[in-house]
Amino acid sequence: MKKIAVWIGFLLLLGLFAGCAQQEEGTIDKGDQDADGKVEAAAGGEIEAIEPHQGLNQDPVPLKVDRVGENEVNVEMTAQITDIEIEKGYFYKAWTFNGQAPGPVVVVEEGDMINFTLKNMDPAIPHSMDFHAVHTAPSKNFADVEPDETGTFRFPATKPGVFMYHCGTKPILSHIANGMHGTIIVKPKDGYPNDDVIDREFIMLQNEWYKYNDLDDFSNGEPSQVAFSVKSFDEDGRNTNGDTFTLKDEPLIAKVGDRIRMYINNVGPNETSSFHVVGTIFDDVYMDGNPYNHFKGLQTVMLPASGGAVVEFTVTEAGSYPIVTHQFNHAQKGAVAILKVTETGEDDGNAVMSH
Ligand SMILES: [Cu+2]
Repeated sequence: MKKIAVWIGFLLLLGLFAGCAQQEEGTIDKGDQDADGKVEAAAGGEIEAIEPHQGLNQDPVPLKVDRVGENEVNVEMTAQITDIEIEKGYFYKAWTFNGQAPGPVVVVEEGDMINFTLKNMDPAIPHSMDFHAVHTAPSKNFADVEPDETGTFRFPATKPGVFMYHCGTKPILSHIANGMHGTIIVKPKDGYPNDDVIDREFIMLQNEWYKYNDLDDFSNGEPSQVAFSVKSFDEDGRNTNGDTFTLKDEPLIAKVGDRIRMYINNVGPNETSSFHVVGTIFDDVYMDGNPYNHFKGLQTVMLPASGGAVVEFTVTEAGSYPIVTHQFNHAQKGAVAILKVTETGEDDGNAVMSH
């Protein structure tokens, strides 16, 4: 018995050392911090922005969505260069849609025609838009918009679901990995079966980050951060960027007994998400968000790169429920959020359990 205890102690110690070593390796060169705590690129270092983007940090531009007909909606977005704090104190000069990475969530209805406008505020690089929610000829409608120009395209959204969008300009991997990704939700015209009993809805995205604008690292490396973000249906709601800390420091909040729906999307660019909420089981799951793809009683939902789902579950007890990708190497790199469940549905200020 004593021998076993010693062995367990030894193994735990070994695990601890391995954990420390991993932490060390995961540390990245963040350059020098200035007085504001903002990170300046290290001279000649790998996070120095490309020349036309140096010193450029464009303020986020709000997404514009206007319904102009019963089945017609105008969507206006920007391509822009904006600093995103992906880890505390580390700012990535992201290529973004509307100054968010992932970009803002676009919500339309099944059967809508989308009149889409992309204003490219990037002074140096063309960008474009590839919505997975539409049927169109990519060569015609996913075309590049040159710097300081505006492009307009029309797409029909004929299938309901939770879809990825991303920049489709070559090299596509560089544009997605630098931050040009997001989610478009096409609401089913007849809704989901449980619409009447859902108490709270969240939109959660997973993405990963690599060395700044390094196509070789994007192609062959491992992510340096894997991140969750939340997005809102409302313009004034909570929209966070893909980072490693916000959703731990400021958890999602729910009330005991709430039936919760999450629209989830893995915007990659490369990795799979094994989406799991610790302490619960998904009662109902609609793969890719299509009501036809209905599953019941799933523990973990696998989202391929670009894949989405709607998951529904009930929180039965007060406490903190970590939301993770069950690929724990990625949880270790940041992909953990906390859902805090309280008796009142308000934040009670109590400490949460991390993971
Ligand atoms: Cu782009």
